[in-house]
Amino acid sequence: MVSEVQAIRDRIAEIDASAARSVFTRGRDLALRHPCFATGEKPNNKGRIHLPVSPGCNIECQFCDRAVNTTEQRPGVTGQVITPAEAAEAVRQAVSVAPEISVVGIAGPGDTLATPYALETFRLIGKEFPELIKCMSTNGLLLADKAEDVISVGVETLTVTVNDIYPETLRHICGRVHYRGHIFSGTEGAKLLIDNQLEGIRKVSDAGITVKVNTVLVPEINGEHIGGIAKSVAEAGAVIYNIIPLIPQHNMAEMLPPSCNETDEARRAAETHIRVFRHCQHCRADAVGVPGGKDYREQVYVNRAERETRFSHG
Ligand code: CLF
Ligand code: SF4
Repeated sequence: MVSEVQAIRDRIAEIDASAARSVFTRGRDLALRHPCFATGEKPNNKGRIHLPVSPGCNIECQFCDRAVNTTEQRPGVTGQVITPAEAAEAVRQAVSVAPEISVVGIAGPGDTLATPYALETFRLIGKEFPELIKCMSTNGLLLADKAEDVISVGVETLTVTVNDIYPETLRHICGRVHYRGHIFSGTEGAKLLIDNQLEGIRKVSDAGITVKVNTVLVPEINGEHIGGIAKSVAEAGAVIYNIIPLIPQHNMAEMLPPSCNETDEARRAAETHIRVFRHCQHCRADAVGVPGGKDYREQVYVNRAERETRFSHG
């Protein structure tokens, strides 16, 4: 028993050392410069601006409720959707009011690869702000198909949300997948999504992009699979893993979110395979500033819509 515990500790130390090397070997010190790749016990107090340029999505997560409002603090919510040109102006404004910003990220409110605007935005701002780390978050359905574009626009850090590695269970989280003009549902759609995610992670991490994986923890569905997910994505090339507790809404409004114990257990299960990120603040798609700190979005997105319009899927 004692030797088993020691073996697990040794394995975690080995993973920590390898993760530390990974975030330090890509030209920039991500552990110190990117708020979502901070590998220590404390956050690193760096900031990000999220540019809400990606309204559409190509899959149907059962918990997803994208919305336009100024009040909710969660992913998938923005005060408005902006154009790539407006995004460039927002970055100029953001770095002047919040110099702690070191990352320009695109995380919705939909999927960043379902429409061309995120890649267009990175192309536009890359020359003007070379010092800002370009960060993108995607469901990964199109990552393998668009890997060359993601690499060529200079994305350095990329998050893929992988909610399961078993199609039989992922089908209860992801209802349908819209891919190359066809709609796939059930196990078939779920398998397509998983295959594309893992292939996409392999492609971009082989090209030097640092990959983080997010998993929305839905205890009744994927609670027992976290270790397996972490192992698979680490083998594909991901170096950091983040567990996001379910926010019960949309078709999952009746489901229970994980307890603190369940979230801790899930993190422990993941930690034997990959470095775990613990400072996630479940950011809005238009957040500006240090995650969890003062938010500058009012100064940056001055023309925010005040309406409470809901997006539809698709
Ligand atoms: Fe944004 Fe995401 Fe990039 Fe960070 S957020 S696109 S990796 S710059 Fe960070 Fe916010 Fe958690 Fe996301 S704290 S929700 S993990
Ligand atoms: Fe919503 Fe899922 Fe699409 Fe994200 S990937 S916008 S959570 S349906």
